Parts: sequence; structure tokens; C-alpha cells
Amino acid sequence: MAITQNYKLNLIQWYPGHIAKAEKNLKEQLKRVDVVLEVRDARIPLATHHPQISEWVGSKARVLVINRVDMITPQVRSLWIDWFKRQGEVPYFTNAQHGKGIAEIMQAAQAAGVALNQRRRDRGMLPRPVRAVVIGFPNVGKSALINRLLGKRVVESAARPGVTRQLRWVRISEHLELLDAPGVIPARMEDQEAALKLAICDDIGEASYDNQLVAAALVDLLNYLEAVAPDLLPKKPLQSRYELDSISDTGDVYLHALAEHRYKGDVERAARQLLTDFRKGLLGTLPLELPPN
Ligand SMILES: Nc1nc2c(ncn2[C@@H]2O[C@H](COP(=O)(O)OP(=O)(O)OP(=O)(O)O)[C@@H](O)[C@H]2O)c(=O)[nH]1
Ligand SMILES: [Mg+2]
Repeated sequence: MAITQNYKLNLIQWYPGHIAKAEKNLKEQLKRVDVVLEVRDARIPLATHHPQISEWVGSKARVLVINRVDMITPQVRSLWIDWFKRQGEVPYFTNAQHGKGIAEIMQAAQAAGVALNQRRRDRGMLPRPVRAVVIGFPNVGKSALINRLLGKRVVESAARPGVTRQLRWVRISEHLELLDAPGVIPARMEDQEAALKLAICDDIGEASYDNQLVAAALVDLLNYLEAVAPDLLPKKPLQSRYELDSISDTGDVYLHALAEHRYKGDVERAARQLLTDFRKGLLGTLPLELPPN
């Protein structure tokens, strides 16, 4: 897609020390794990695919969790389900905030344990709980998922990336133990467009990215999606929210016009407002990616 060609993010500081450390500890703990719950963001299920995930999963069972399902429409969700199926994958859509789809995750994780404990019994060993880990980009809802599974708040979960800093085992039931892990990001982000989407969705954190650049990219992305898939997006999300239409402008031009229109020419404030409104869902139920056809 050419629309984000003009944007270059500062990628250098995207890999803070705590993530490097967490990744090392994670690798260590993976030896004890039976199941990997790979958690992605429903608004950007492709950009939140971590390139190293298959390496971490190895021969373990993997459950693909697409969280924040409330932030896309049922129509878009079913397009993704079809697409993932064609790739030979079974996606589990969840809302970790309100609990939708959570019971299915628990079942899927425990199902992996049936085989595990059968093998143990065959070798004369006692059964043990299944051990699963949640892995994904920062802020996608890994800790919220654990709190939901347990039905109470045991690990910290908040609306900013980089909340979880330590690996932490949590016993969910006599059948299941879960490892909460800090969000991980690739040491290098080759794909600028994916990087921008992660920034727009607040799924990277610790980034020294430029709000104005990222907000302008959001406007360009919305214009693009409105043009290619008008039926899958709310009508004129920016016009509805700000009473200023974007369709004939580039993101950058729109951002400056919005600053004039509503924020006394303060472009940074306009950019931050735009990003905050999108992240809170105030622009509507807006996917930033659609299944490739
Ligand atoms: N709308 C919506 N919000 C969610 C959902 N799941 C989690 N959240 C919110 O997203 C924010 C981030 O959740 P966390 O559980 O802290 O995310 P995390 O993946 O553990 O983040 P790190 O620990 O920073 O890697 C919190 O404010 C959650 O309440 C969801 O399904 N829908
Ligand atoms: Mg967390």
C-alpha cells in the first residue's frame, strides 16, 4: 500500500531494555510451558503477528486469540474467520474486558492438557495442570485476559503499553496455570506500515514516535479504507466526530485543518486528540486492517 510511503518512524528506540530482558526470561520459562496463547489486536491482526512466535511455540500447542473483538464489527470479524480458516488457522475472538469468548480459550488450553496428562499417566506419573503462556505485543490485553480467566484482578492491566514488566505465574484452576508475560516487540521492525498501525493502536509503547506523523497516517489509512471498503466502515468517521471532512485531503493537510478548526492551530493537540479518540473507539468501530484477498 502506497499511502504510508511518506512516513518514516524512528525505530531505534522501539526496543527498550525491559523488553530485551523479558524476552530472555520468557525463553527460559518456555521450557516449562505446554501451550502458547498468542494474543493479537482485532483492529490489526496482521501487524500484531510477532515474527518470532513460531520459534517460541516450537512443538507446543498454540491457541490464536484475537482480542478487542468489540473494536471491530461482526461483519469484519466473520471476514477474518474465513480468512484465517483458509490459512488453516482457528482464531478465537475475545473481549478480555468483558469476558466474551474467554471460556472457549480456557477449554482450548485445557484440551491440550488431556494429551499431556495421558502421556504422563502412561509413564506412571501423576497428572499436573496445563501450563500456558500469553504472548503478544504490548497493550493487546494479555493481562486482562488472565484477570478474566480467573474472574478477579490478579495482575496489573491498564490502558497503556508496557504495564507488565515481570513474568508471573497465575494458577487459574486445578487444571490450568497461566504465565503473564510483558508485551514483546521485534528488535527490528522492517515493515513501516505495520509499525505505523502499531503506533496508532498504542500497541508498541516506549516509542519516540511523532504523534503528528502517526495521526496523519491514521487519516490517510481511514481515507484509504473508506475508498476500498466503504461497506465495512462507518460512514465518514472524521466528519461525524469533528465536523470536518477528510476525504479530499492528505492526512497531513487534514491534521492542520483540524487544528485550525478545533484547536486554535495547535497541531500537536489535534494529533493527540485524534489518536486518543481512535484508541477509545470514539471514531466508531474501525478496523485498520482487512483480510487480504
Ligand atoms: N475495548 C477493549 N479493551 C480491552 C480488551 N482487552 C483489554 N482491554 C483494555 O486494554 C488495556 C490493556 O490491557 P492489558 O491487559 O494491560 O494489556 P497487556 O497486553 O497485558 O499489556 P502489557 O502488559 O503492557 O504488554 C486495558 O485498559 C484493558 O482494559 C478488549 O477486549 N476490548
Ligand atoms: Mg500485561
